[in-house]
Amino acid sequence: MPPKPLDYESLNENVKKVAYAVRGELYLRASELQKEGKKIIFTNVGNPHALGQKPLTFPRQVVALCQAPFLLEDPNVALLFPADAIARAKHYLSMTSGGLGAYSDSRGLPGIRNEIAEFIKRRDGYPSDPELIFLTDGASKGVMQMLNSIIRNDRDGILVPVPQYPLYSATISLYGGSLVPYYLEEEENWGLDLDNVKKSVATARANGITIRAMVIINPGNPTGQCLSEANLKEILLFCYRENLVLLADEVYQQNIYQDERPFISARKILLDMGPPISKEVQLVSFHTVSKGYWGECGQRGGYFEMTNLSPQTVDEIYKVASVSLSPNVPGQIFLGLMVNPPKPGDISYLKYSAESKAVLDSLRRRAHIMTDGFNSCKNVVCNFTEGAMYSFPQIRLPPKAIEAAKKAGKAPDVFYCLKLLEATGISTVPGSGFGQKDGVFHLRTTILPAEQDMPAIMASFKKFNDEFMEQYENYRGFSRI
Ligand code: DCS
Repeated sequence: MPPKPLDYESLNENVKKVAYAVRGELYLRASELQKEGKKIIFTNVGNPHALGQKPLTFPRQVVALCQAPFLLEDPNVALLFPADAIARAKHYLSMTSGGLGAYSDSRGLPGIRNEIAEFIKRRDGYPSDPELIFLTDGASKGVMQMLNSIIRNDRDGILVPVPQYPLYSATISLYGGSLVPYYLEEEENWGLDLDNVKKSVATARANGITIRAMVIINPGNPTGQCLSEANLKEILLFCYRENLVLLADEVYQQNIYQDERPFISARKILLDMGPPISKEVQLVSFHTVSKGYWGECGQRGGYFEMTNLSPQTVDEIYKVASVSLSPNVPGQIFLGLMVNPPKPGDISYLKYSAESKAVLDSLRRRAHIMTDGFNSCKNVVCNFTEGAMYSFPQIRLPPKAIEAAKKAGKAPDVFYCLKLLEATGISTVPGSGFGQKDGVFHLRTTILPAEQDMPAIMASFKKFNDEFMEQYENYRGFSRI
């Protein structure tokens, strides 16, 4: 009997090639241990609410009313909900025909696309066209759709920062393209050095690859760096000269923990540069409700904005979006609320801004606690988390630990992370899932555990790490004698 179409042997090879470490071996082992009753601290995913972050009140009030419109008819509604939440729920319901239970336009509700365009205009100082903004189920779906439109065959290359968030490597495998890595400089706080990009392009071209796009993640995941204005300018100039579309993943734009390099969008820099560059470089920018101080990962709200794409291309992208009918409508409302939050003078303003500030201030403190904690450990060095939600310390493994890992049939960083998990319950992601230079090892953890739990988590990490290092260094000492 030949294999059946969905038997493993006959699956699409691209599906089998996909690797996604954020929910990989470590996560599976952690889930098993949890079932056995061990307390696990899931720092493998940037999923703030799962680690105790409370939702902001105003957006949940508005969406609650949109989900249960009969409450708007209830005489007690004004006792339970502030007037601005009631008004906003009516505003969103008036944009839909049939409320949250109806499909919307495949690009999203026009009224919400207008709110996003207004937000972009306030942020960048340049008008934005709502016709070029498409809502998606989280930013992931938008990234996948754009990569699908760009990749034609396995000779098409996409420049991706390494270390990178594996959405990119996984999607490029799925659509059968070629990932062309450019290395970020760990010694320069994970800075983007354009010379590295140029070298990668030259090597890829020598191997017959056509470079089609460049991805930037700003602020970076897993590396946490924020790109400077000068850096963004040279990247855009490079894309112009090399005829590349720039995919700007800006999902962490609210998550900034230093004051030297505030977030600046790639689009603002592009438009600042003026013609011909501002009229020529194709740019797609991504944003989400999953990150920032919202952290509404489960709502699956995202959007992308296209700059300098031709109307025919936009039509094709619309057509493909139509195949999945509609992005989820509650997620769209969260996006509308994120880009158009309560304003000074609104009833809910003070509460909303106090709640957002509390989350951001705490994240900033946690970024420091984590980085300092890692840097106090034996054989661990860690750049400061300038932005985003992660720490990416380098773990300098003694040769004997690397040998022990080989004997156990594991990559050295996987070996270390598994031991860490078994000893402490801290579930991280080995650096190999994001890409790292040969012979250099890392792990990624989020900075999201509750602030009051952080000192104990870092103490438990340090105890494990320092004993681990001691064990394998002494072991080497022994064999020398
Ligand atoms: N882009 C980057 C850089 C991300 O880190 C993520 C999610 C996304 C896009 C997609 O987010 P949404 O689809 O939810 O909008 N980050 C994952 C991570 O590394 N941990 O948690 C999720």
